[in-house]
Amino acid sequence: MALWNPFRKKEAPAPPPAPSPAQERHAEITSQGGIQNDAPSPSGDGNAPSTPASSREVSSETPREAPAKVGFFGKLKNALRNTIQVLNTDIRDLVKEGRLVDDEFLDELFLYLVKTDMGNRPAAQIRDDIKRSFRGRKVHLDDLIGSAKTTIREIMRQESSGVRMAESGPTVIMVVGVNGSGKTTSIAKLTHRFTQAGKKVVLGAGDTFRAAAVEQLTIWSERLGAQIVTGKPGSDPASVAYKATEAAKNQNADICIIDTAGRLQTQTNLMDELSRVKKVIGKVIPEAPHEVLLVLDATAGQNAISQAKGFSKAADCTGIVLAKLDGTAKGGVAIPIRQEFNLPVKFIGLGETPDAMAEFEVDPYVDALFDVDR
Ligand SMILES: Nc1nc2c(ncn2[C@@H]2O[C@H](COP(=O)(O)OP(=O)(O)OP(=O)(O)O)[C@@H](O)[C@H]2O)c(=O)[nH]1
Ligand SMILES: [Mg+2]
Repeated sequence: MALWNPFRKKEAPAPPPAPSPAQERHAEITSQGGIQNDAPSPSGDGNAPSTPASSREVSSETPREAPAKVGFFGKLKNALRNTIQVLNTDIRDLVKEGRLVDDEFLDELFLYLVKTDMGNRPAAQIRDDIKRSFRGRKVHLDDLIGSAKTTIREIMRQESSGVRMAESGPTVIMVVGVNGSGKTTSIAKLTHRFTQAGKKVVLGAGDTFRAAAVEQLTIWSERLGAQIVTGKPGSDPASVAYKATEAAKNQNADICIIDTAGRLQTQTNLMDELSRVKKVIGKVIPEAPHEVLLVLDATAGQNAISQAKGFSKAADCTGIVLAKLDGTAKGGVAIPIRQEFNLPVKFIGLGETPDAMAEFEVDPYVDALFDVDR
């Protein structure tokens, strides 16, 4: 298996503005002014929307100058601004002009850290490291932040990010998670990245449970230039996954992404369904799925963790997509997620548009999180 990371390439340019899926759900598919689709029309009716300016055409005209890493840090800081604000006000005030490290200070520090939703264990680790290094002495903001960053980096260190690619043939990615966590939007974002990199993508509309789900993914596929395989409402998701994988294989596609309906890990029958989906994919391509990505909703904070506990294991997940990291004051939640799940955080969602996703990297994340005003 090779690691391929679309984000290491020259950063993809912003796509044409896309309506949010919420708006799209109310829209007629055929009335969408989407991107020219060079894949066959999913419905086969020749009605795939087209606009003069495809995302690829825009891309060649508007390359971004900034290196990917700088762009990533800026986006990350913007996304984490509510979390940074907590640290910016509370922690800064706490150590204004230096503060003696005593029990009272350590208790206060712990409470403020927990407010970022980093969880009790990481907050306690930061507190204990500060205690060990500065007990009985004055600590200043820079000391505090330096120590906290070291602690968090240690906790979050991970081997890999990016998508694990098949050595030959299509790479199959299954996307799972609880209801509304951001699965379908994350699929749109992945599709955007892959098509921008010139990859041929086939989507499998494996959420046959919710009528609007197929429509939502179909609109994205048309907009992003991917092919889609759908089934009838209520049909077996495993059969859709099978057909989508088969289509990807027969058509020499690079990527096949399978959407699934939201579910709770406590719904045993639905979790069994995921195993069946996985199994049939493997019947078409023995090593597939190459990735099973668990999408977690960052705005749920600690709940995202309890909701998804067991899920990762039951569905044999290979990585996490942390969606909706933008706009939450709970951006610290990536820390316990790394600690609790023992799965790499592969991507983060930073907004609703297809370009609002980035590969997760520990160092810029930690730097952005603690980038408080001095
Ligand atoms: N701000 C923000 N919103 C997001 C992000 N990802 C998804 N959303 C929004 O979250 C809502 C739910 O997203 P979906 O992708 O439909 O979630 P889902 O997991 O597929 O939902 P179900 O299929 O119903 O289980 C939508 O309104 C998305 O636009 C993100 O990274 N940031
Ligand atoms: Mg969905």
